[in-house]
Amino acid sequence: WAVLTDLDGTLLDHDSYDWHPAEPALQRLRALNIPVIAVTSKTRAEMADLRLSIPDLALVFGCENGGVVVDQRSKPERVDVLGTPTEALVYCFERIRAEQDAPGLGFHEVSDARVAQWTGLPLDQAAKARRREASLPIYWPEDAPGRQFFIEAVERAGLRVLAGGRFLHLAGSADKGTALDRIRQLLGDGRPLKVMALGDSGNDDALLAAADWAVRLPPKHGPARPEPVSKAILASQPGPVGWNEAVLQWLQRMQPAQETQS
Ligand code: 2M8
Ligand code: MG
Ligand code: MG
Repeated sequence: WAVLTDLDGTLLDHDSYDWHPAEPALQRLRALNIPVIAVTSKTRAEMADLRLSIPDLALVFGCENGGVVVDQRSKPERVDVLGTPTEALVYCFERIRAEQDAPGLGFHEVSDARVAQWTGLPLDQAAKARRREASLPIYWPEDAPGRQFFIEAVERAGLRVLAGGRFLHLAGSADKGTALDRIRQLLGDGRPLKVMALGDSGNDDALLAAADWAVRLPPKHGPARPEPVSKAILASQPGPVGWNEAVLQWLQRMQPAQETQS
């Protein structure tokens, strides 16, 4: 088994980005040699820092909603760009926005300070969040009209809008389900790799749907999305607190013998 997890709003708290409430479950996974693989909308540049602060994250991970998969087990690291390049996404976004006079703002056209303000990230992290390779987060002002109209135009152009915790993310055909497939190839070693997946937003749906065991974290603010995601279980609490509980419960269920021995 491997645990494939979203970060923001899932392993990390939506506002403070703290992951420490998940330490007991991370410790158990470490003891059982079950890798914890990030599959996130964050960039490669952000992940380099996060892997230092969360040492349990594996050397293989998916970035930019599955647009980029990185394997750092070998030197030089292997970087697979599975998604549509950001420049192409920017081009398409600007064309549709001009046609519709839409209110969205892309990460490519605002300052690091503005991204820091939107996300609550420190300035240096916000700068790293702006270094996109195969995705484009778009800030859409709350309650601004035309969101559905915009999404439909994007789909007519052959692209997709994936919903993150705060932003709309413009993407091509790659998503977190594509990343899961690639990670299975990289880690499976010829044997089928079973996946336990955790996520909180629309951009995680493809990951949860492709997993063997899936947990959806409720949002920290606002109501839970009503539509179920295939067989995903809804955790009782958001973020790392819910993550910790859901993983410990899953381990208990999967490995009752080992759990009682320890
Ligand atoms: C963005 O991603 C989150 C993921 O759910 C969102 O849409 O709210 C990304 O730009 C990511 O790079 C960044 O670290 C994160 C910070 O909240 O926001
Ligand atoms: Mg999330
Ligand atoms: Mg995410």
